[in-house]
Amino acid sequence: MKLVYAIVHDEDGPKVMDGLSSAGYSVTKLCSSGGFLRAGNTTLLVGVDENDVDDVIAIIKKKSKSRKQVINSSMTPNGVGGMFVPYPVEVVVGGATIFVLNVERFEKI
Ligand code: 2BA
Repeated sequence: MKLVYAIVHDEDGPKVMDGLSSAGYSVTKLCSSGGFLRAGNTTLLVGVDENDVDDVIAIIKKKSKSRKQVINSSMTPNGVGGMFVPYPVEVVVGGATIFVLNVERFEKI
């Protein structure tokens, strides 16, 4: 058994969950935040048979899209008196960040 761990944009979360549930997969949603943007995102856990991993990833890929996001960074000093000046930084987020982990043991009690 494998555990598919997918981090998707909050806006894509419901669509991805619908797609996975419709295909018969059990999904758990965790509310998470990215360490870089410090913005909310959605982490989905899907426990599946090894043979279903590619299908799960295909559904996630189909239902999540990448986006450009602009943040105001205040990390760069302007060199005058140690002041920090905010400047916009554009990053491409997603579609999805996916990890596939081996499950040593799975039980439902
Ligand atoms: P965040 O950490 O908020 O990152 C959002 C986006 O910012 C990333 O998109 C990437 O384009 C950019 N980014 C992240 N760290 C950066 C850095 N040190 N310098 C410059 N740009 C940086 P994605 O790569 O699509 O990642 C989306 C979210 O997936 C991340 O949100 C994080 O929550 C998660 N994630 C991505 N890679 C991960 C990893 N290796 N381990 C754990 N979580 C990860």
